[in-house]
Amino acid sequence: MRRRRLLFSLLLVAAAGTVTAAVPQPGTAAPAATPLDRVIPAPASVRPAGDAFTLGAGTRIRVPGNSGEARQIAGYLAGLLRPATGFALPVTTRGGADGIVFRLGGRDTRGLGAEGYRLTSGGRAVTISAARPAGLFHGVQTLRQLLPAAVEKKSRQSGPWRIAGGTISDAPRYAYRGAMLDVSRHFFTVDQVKRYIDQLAQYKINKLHLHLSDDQGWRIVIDSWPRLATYGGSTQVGGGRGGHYSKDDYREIVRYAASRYLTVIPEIDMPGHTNAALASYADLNCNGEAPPLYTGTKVGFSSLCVPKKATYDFVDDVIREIAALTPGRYLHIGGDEAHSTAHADYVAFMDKVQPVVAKYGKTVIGWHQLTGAHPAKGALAQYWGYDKTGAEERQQVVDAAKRGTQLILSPADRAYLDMKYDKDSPLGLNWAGYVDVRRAYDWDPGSYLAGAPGSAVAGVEAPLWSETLTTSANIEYMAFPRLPGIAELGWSPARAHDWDAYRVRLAAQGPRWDAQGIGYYRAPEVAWPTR
Ligand code: TNX
Repeated sequence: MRRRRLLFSLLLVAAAGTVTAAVPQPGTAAPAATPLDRVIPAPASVRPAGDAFTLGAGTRIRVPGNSGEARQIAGYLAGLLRPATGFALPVTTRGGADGIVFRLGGRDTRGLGAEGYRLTSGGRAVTISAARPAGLFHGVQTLRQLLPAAVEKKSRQSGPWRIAGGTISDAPRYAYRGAMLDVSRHFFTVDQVKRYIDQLAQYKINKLHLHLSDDQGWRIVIDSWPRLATYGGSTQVGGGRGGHYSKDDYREIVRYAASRYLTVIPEIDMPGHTNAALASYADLNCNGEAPPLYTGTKVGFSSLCVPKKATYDFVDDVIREIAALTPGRYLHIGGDEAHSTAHADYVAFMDKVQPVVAKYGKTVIGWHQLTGAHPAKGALAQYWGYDKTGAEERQQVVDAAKRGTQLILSPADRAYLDMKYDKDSPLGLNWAGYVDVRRAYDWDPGSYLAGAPGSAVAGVEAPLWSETLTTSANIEYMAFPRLPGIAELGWSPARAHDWDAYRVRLAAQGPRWDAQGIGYYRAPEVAWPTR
C-alpha cells in the first residue's frame, strides 16, 4: 500500500519535473521514529509508552496566549521544522489538544525548576510543559532530536515525521553549563559566533564565555580607550587582519545568545595576557614604552603595571563599559598565567580589581589562579588544571572551594576542545595531552577534584582556544563530537553516565551534523552510521 502511494507520488513529482532528491527511492524504508532514549544530553527520566505522534501538513503549534516568549520559541521551532517538512506549522494561541502544544506555568510544572521541561508524546499531540520559557526552549531541542535527522536539512525531505510515544521529564544537574570561544587569538565575526551559539543551544549549553582580549588582540570597542580596538585589535595570530566588535555588534551577540537562552560572559584577561592593551597605550607600561603588537602564540610574557595609577583608571573604565553591555551576572577577569607579574603584585592587583567588578554590579569569575589570591565573596574560580597540575596548586583550589568559592570545571585534559584528538589531528594543541572523545566524556564533575565538596561545583565549561583555528569549519571540527559530551556532564544526572550507552547516542548525532553542514571529526571510538 505504502509502496503504491510512494510510486504514485514519484510519478507526480516526475511529471511536475520538480524536486527529485527529496523523494526516497522505492524500497527505501521510511525512517523509524527515534527512540526516546537517544537524546543528548541524556534526560533525567524517559518513559516510552503508547503510540507515536506524527507531524503532518495540518499540524499547528499551540502556545499560551499570555506569553510573548513562548510565542517566540514556537516561532523558532516552526522555523527549524518548516524547510525540511514543507509544512506550514502555523503558531496559534487558540486552545486545543492536538498538534505541538506548549504549556507554561501551572501546577504540574512547579517541580521542573528554571530550565526543566516535560515532553509527552503520543496519538494526537506532543506537549512540552515548563515552568519557565527556558524550559520550553530546552524541550524544543529535545523534540528536534526525536525527529529523523533529515529534519535538519534546509530543503524539503520526505517524512514521515514521527516522534515515539512516551514521556520525558528533564531538568539540569548544574545551572552553569558553559562553552568558551577565544575570539582574541583569531577573530571570529558576529555571524560566526551566532553559528556557534546555535550549535551550543542544541545541547542545552546556557553560558557563552567570550575571551575578548589577549596578547594577540583586543576585540571590543571601549569608548574611553579607543585604540584598544582600533590598534590593539588590528591583528591576530599569524599576522592576519584581526578585527573587533563595535558595541552594537556585541549587543547583537548578547541579544542573539539570549534568544537561544544563553547568557554571554565577557572576559577581559588581566593582569597577564595584555600585550594588545600595552601596545595600544604606552602609559599602561611601567617603563612608559609601548611594546609592538604580538602575533605569535607564546603565553605569560605580558603584565599590566601593578603599581601604576593609570592601570586602575584603565581597569575601571573597561569594567564599567563592559558591565554596561552585560545583562548577565558574571564578568570574567582572567588572571591565568601571570608569569610576568610578581606574586605579591598579582595578589595586590586582584584585591584592587575584584571590588571594581562588584562596584559595577557584577560577580567575578577568574581562572583558578585567582584562588592563590583572595577570591571575592561569591566569585567563581574556573579550574583548568590537568593530570600534571601540581598537588599544591590543586590543593589551593580545593581549599578555596571548602571556604565557599564555587568552581567551574574545565580540566584541560578533558574539557579543552582545542586539544588534539590524537597525534594525527590537523588542528589544535597538545600541551595537556590528546583528548579523545571518551576522555572528554568519561569523568564526573561532582567528584573530579578530590577533596572539593560536590556542592562547590557550579558546573562545567568547554573552552575553545583559537591559536590554530581560523574558520567556523575549524571550530566545528574541534567541538564536534566532544562538546556534546561536556554538555551532557553539565546537564544529565550522574546516574545517566555510561560511555557504552553514550557512544550509541553520539553516533546517532552524526547524520544530524551532516544535515546541518557541521564537518565533525569521525572519531574511531564511535560507530558512525555510514554516509
Ligand atoms: C592556556 S587556559 C591558556 C591559554 C591558551 C591555552 C591553549 C588558560 C587560562 N590559559 O592562554 O590559549 O592554554 O590551550
